[in-house]
Amino acid sequence: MNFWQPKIETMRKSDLQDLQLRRLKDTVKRAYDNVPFYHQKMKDLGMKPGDVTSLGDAGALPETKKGDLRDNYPFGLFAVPKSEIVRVHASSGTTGKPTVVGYTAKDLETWSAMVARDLTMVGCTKDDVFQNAVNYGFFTGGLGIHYGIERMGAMAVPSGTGSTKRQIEIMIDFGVTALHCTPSYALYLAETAIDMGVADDLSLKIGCFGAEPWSDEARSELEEMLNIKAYDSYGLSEMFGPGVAFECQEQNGLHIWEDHFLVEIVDPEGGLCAPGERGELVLTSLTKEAMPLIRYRTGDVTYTMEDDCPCGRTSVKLHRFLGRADDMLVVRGINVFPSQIEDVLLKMPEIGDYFQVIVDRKRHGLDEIAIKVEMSNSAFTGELSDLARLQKKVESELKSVMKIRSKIELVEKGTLPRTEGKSKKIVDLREI
Ligand code: DLL
Repeated sequence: MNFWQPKIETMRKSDLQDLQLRRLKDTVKRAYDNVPFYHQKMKDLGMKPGDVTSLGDAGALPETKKGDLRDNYPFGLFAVPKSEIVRVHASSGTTGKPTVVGYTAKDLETWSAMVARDLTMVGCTKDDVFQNAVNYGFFTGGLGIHYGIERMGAMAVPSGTGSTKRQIEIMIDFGVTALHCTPSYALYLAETAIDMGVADDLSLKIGCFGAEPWSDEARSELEEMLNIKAYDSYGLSEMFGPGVAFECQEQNGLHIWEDHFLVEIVDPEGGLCAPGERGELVLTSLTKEAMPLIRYRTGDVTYTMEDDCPCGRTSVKLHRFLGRADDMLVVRGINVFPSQIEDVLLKMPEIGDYFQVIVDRKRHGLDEIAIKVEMSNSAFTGELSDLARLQKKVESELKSVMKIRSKIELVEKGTLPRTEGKSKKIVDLREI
């Protein structure tokens, strides 16, 4: 099977919309007939599946929130008998029960074909040796990407996480040409390869990174350190997992697969955002059998880009994610995204790649931001006056972007924790 699928990927908008409407009707009916949660929600709204006659009607359908998955833990949102489920994944939140997702055999096929399509889009072929350096387990990034690699026909190297030096040796010994992991782990791998003095022995060409927000600056660093082209990969367990939206070789926005998902971007009041207007991504699955989700509030902030993509694909593109709506820090009434901080810091040559933001509520109830920042090796002269100057410089650059003052603490390279999965850049000590 060929995973460059021009018939779908370059489909005329009107044909795509016909396909979406057919699939939306199916999905709504499946949910109404088989999932008591949706049956009740639609009943409360006075809706029947037959009321959906155009894509515009989707806006009247009930929303689904992460809490609804928790409330129906573990299998309450499945639309098929348990005997039809061939796999589950789960993601653990910070509180309470994990959220569980299930797949039928057909779901797994749909998902691996979607990932194969993504990998083909960024130029992978069956000749690639593809290392998947993420956690294999409940996290969808492991098995999800793994089966996509195999489906496309490349050689999967399921290294998982951990033993970072060993991972680098494997990359060299096996002639690994493509890598998938989180951007934070990619940075750690790159740093380790450089420290081992073997960065030039790598044969990497392509990096696919996702599962957490990362900035354009981080991309440039990774491309330079690993001598690759680095692509952004977006997904969430509730919508299969990785592969939902992926950059093409233009590296300018992520194509979201509209044959599988209906896309809305909404403002905090739930109103639809115009193209280019920032809001929360809301997705309706169109092909999921085991667990169809209607108008799922992803919590992720982005906007749609309407320009035609030179690659020829017609599916709408999402701007790289600015963070999660609930990751956004509101400090003294000002909205701050960790990605903004990352953008500023990584542009400064004196600063290394790691930082940690600590928000605390001090006397008189005022919030304060302190940022621990690792210096690059070259910036560490040992002169106290140099350090003070650098500290002031970082503070003033951040203030000009964030509009609020932060307290910078410069620390030596290697001080802050490295991570193999999703990094935790924010520590919020406020009791709100
Ligand atoms: O992180 C699936 C995945 C695995 C995506 C590997 C890409 C690569 P969850 O653990 O359910 O699934 O977490 C989903 O991670 O709602 C976003 O907040 C965040 N996220 C995922 N990809 C990106 C990205 C996987 N490229 C949550 N940029 C999502 C920013 C991302 N945030």
